[in-house]
Amino acid sequence: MKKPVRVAVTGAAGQIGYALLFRIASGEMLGKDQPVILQLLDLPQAQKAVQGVMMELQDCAFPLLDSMIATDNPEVAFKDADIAILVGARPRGPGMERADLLQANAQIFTVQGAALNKVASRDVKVLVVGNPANTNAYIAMKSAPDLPAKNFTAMLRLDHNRAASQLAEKTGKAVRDIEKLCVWGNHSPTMYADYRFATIGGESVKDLINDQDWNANVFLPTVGKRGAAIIEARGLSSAASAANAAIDHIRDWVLGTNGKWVTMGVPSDGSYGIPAETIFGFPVTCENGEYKIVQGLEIDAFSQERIDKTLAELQAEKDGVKDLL
Ligand code: NAX
Repeated sequence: MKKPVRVAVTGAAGQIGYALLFRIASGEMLGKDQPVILQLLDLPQAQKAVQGVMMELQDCAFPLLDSMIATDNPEVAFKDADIAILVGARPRGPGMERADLLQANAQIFTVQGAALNKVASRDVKVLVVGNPANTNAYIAMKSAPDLPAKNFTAMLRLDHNRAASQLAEKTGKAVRDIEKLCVWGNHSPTMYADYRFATIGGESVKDLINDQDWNANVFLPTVGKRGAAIIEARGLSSAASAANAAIDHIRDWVLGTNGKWVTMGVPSDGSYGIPAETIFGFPVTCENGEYKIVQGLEIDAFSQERIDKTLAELQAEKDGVKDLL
């Protein structure tokens, strides 16, 4: 048996946590031969609910689940963590302005970043799911100066998967055959899902669709507002699809993509004119536990405008929390 991997998950008592933990423990994230130790973090008032989730995990008798702990202390949850999935965040309450939300989350992610810095594995792979995901990942990264910045990522994979399914539906082709799709920018309605380079079964998606009006006025708004559409239909925000995207993100980062593109929110290295350190959705490929931003893509005027818009939003979010860093 391989050495167990320590996976810390925050917000473990929440609805994404409930859709995520069982799949991690069953081996869907790191492989069917990889034992895991779950280190679960949630607020003090959620500890009883976490115990309930742990009872259910126990009752699954997962062969790959070595052990698990629950805590309300980030330094316990992140101790020696190899992977940290930061789901728990402060939701927007009644009368709360966007600026208040940013501040409340900034406080959570400075504490969690500092705890990761202190106790996690030096190779920890961090995925921030809790919103505003890109800015929360940036705050955690800046609060962990002893860890490599490249270890901090934000989840754009749900947007990527949503875009892929819309394209499959539009073209009548199988979603599994889509390649070279990417989503640029912030995990928010400003993100830019870009299918200019995408192929389905080797055919150009752009040529198959050949309708820029559909791109601008149907596809992008549908993908951008999909979260709101799910809330409207279900009365609750996306949970199973968000957990699935988190599994996809970590699995591909750890096990590789065999040259295929996926979207990850990663600290910019200046690629495509995105200021260094901005956590931005980019097309990446993964190999040997490392991601690489796909280089050399042509950015046309329409795409540049979209990229500028989502970048401006991220910069405004960053400005909103700069006093805390
Ligand atoms: P829930 O409200 O069901 O669960 C959140 C859990 O986090 C709760 O158990 C809460 O007690 C816990 N929590 C809050 N503050 C914490 C802290 N400081 N430390 C540890 N735990 C803490 O929300 P859920 O539906 O699970 O969503 C979680 C987050 O994911 C939200 O911020 C949501 O906006 C975000 N999402 C991000 C997505 C993405 O694509 N990046 C998509 C789905 C989702 O909307």
